[in-house]
Amino acid sequence: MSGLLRAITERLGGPRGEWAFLGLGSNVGDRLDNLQRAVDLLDGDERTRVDGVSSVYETEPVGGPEQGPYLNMAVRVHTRRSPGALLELAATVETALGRVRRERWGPRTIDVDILLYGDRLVSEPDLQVPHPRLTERAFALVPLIEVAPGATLPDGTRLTAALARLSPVEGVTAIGAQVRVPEPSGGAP
Ligand code: A4P
Ligand code: MG
Repeated sequence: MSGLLRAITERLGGPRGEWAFLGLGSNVGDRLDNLQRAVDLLDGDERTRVDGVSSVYETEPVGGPEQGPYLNMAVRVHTRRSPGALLELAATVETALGRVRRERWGPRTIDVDILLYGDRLVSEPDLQVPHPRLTERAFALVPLIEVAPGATLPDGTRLTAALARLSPVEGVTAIGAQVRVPEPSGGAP
């Protein structure tokens, strides 16, 4: 493939789609319901199918102001959206769930982050993939490993090796509740 064609394909997202992994977090309102609604909205996008969900973890807040505990989870999607278009979908879901941005790392009804997109590296002003703080955060890595077993970062580092560097892991506890994966509609990618 020519360099130009490859650049265009990468910009648009492949016609056959790609696997991507999203991290979801909520610490305001009905946190479990916020996660479920976010998953349903992601799957409702005509170019994106939710293919798997992790357990739901209660996690101690990292950074930011004094705030309540989070529920975090990870979602595996198959999408025909490019990384940039997937970030737009993430922002649409955040807005639909009433997220108001007040301060960095502050409390939120929902945060939807792109953790991994295939094995791509994205380095743009408004989007970095893998998520730049992924390897520092057990609340993101623990659920991600559940839906991406055996996965590596684009530099070849295993996710499990990255998590081992954070051990002992504290403040990340599975709560025993599960978010439902929407039924396949037949028309999804
Ligand atoms: N952005 C760049 N790369 C990405 C990406 N891969 N995915 C940009 C999503 N967004 C990405 O994010 C700010 C900007 O990051 C976006 O506009 C996008 O262009 P934001 O969601 O508006 O603000 P934020 O989430 O407060 O900032 P940031 O830096 O993304 O925070 P983090 O790193 O996501 O951390 N503690 C626990 N226990 N659980 C949590 O989920 N989350 C945070 C937020 C802090 N502490 C937490 C948790
Ligand atoms: Mg964010």
